[in-house]
Amino acid sequence: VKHPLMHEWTLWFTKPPSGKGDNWNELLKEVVTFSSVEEFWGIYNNITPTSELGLKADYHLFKKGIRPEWEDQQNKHGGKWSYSFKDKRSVPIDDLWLHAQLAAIGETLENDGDNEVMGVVVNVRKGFYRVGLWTRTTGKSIPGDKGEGRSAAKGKEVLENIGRRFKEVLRLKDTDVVEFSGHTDSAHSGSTRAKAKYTV
Ligand code: M7G
Repeated sequence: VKHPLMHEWTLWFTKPPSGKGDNWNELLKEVVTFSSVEEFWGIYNNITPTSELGLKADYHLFKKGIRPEWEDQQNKHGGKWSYSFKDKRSVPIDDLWLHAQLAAIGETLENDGDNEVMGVVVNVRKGFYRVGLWTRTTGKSIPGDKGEGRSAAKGKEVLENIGRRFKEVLRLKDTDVVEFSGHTDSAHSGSTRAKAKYTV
């Protein structure tokens, strides 16, 4: 018996660079696409845990058909919630990444119809792990978007609600701060360290 997921999901991996010449495109690899709970566990049980990956590796779990890149047409108006765990030895990163993935595929991060969650990401870096949640918009309506469109106030509320759920999934304290930034800000600053637009 297979328990179907609401969406199909694709797991991607960013290989740690081997030399100087490696660019983003050569390092990003599509791993596998799945559509059931059982397939998820089969994959989960057979891949290297985050805690054993090399520096600069990432896992990306995105809805099928969306590349885990700013440039993807479906991401280019969006942004991400993210939190960096600075104490790598004490943080249970494998549990946190598992729970982030289960929340994504189980569709518990947003309300029906929000249509914001694109995927979740874990980055292994020198001195920290970062877990991110990519959204379709930054709370503003997108030109040419189908449907009602949201007011700016409603858009901010939808995104903050998603940010709060993500914060719970990551088991953070109220006093911890999860930040949202738009991808265009990230692309322009050449890194993810861009101005936070919202915080929860
Ligand atoms: P990062 O992994 O988001 O953060 O970006 P880090 O600075 O903590 O490592 C690292 C670098 O990877 C960026 O400066 C880009 O060179 C590249 N990179 C990351 N992302 C998510 C993208 C992307 O979506 N598109 C492109 N072209 N490059 C990216």
